[in-house]
Amino acid sequence: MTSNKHHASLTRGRITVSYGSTYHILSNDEEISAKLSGSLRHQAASQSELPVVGDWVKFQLLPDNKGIIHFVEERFSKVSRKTSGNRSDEQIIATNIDWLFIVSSLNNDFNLRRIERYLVAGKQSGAKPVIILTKADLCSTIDLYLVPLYALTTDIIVTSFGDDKGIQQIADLLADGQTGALVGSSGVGKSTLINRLVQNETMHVSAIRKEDDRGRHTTTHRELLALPTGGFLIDTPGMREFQPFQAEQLDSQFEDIVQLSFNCRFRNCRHDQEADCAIKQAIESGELSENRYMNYLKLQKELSFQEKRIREKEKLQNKRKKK
Ligand SMILES: Nc1nc2c(ncn2[C@@H]2O[C@H](COP(=O)(O)OP(=O)(O)OP(=O)(O)O)[C@@H](O)[C@H]2O)c(=O)[nH]1
Ligand SMILES: [Mg+2]
Ligand SMILES: [Zn+2]
Repeated sequence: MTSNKHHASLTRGRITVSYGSTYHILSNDEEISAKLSGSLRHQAASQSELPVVGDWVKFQLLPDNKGIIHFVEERFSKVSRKTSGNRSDEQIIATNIDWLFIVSSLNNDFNLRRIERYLVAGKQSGAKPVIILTKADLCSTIDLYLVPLYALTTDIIVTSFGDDKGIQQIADLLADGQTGALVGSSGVGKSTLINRLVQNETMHVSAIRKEDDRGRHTTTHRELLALPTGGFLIDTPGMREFQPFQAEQLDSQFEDIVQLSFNCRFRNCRHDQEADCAIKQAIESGELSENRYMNYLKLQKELSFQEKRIREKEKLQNKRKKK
């Protein structure tokens, strides 16, 4: 790229989260809060040249664990989707992934066609797709799910969280610095798997709806976490197809809330009902205005309402197709 004169003084690290114009970098076990350098921002020919979760970057380290990102290293794999509409732009969901874990639960939300589409996208990513079937403890007819699935792939891991079934198999794939990303619908248990693998209650999880086994969009951000095995795992918000959750756009307008949220107990805190929430504490202490927070919550709810409408529309369309 451009001027290399400061290259030697730059530090290497990996993007763990991106919130609007703020990025978090994991570097030598430290968490750095960073912005893009002006030249990186201006010289990027498209959005896809800017850092995303999973990228290795070179940055200038400033005091107080702050940083300025100067370069994005070449990616060996990337999970992406084409943006809808007539723009041919791609949206990258995560990069430098060895394993794409396509997560589905063994209940009414299971959908073979959806898994098939995920597999196609997975094969294009450069990562190796593996199916994870969760909630085996609630299913007495696992073979009914497995038989048609074997026609698509044999890379399948069956898990259940009570007895840690399948957890070691996943951990083994992520030894030696390998990276995995978990994708799949809301409520299938992606964050639950993360908590088991990081051996900590890092991610907030919530119960699915009884009526249709669907989740509640508990995770709203992609985030990369370091595992005790030396590997990395990326949690993603539930998506029906490869569709990044829109809440990520909200954050550029609320960077103060984003900064505060790094002190919440859960990495994927929505600052709603969760325990030990730094946002709620900041309101109590007067550091954050309650109005601003209410506005944030309102916009967040509107976005999940929009998502819900899109999902219901999809459902209707699918029903029509079947007739
Ligand atoms: N019985 C059973 N429940 C599970 C299992 N794995 C996850 N769950 C439950 O499923 C619900 C949803 O789990 P989450 O981990 O929040 O799901 P998620 O995929 O992260 O959902 P989003 O963040 O909304 O995309 C929680 O109530 C979990 O306790 C499992 O193996 N067995
Ligand atoms: Mg989640
Ligand atoms: Zn919070």
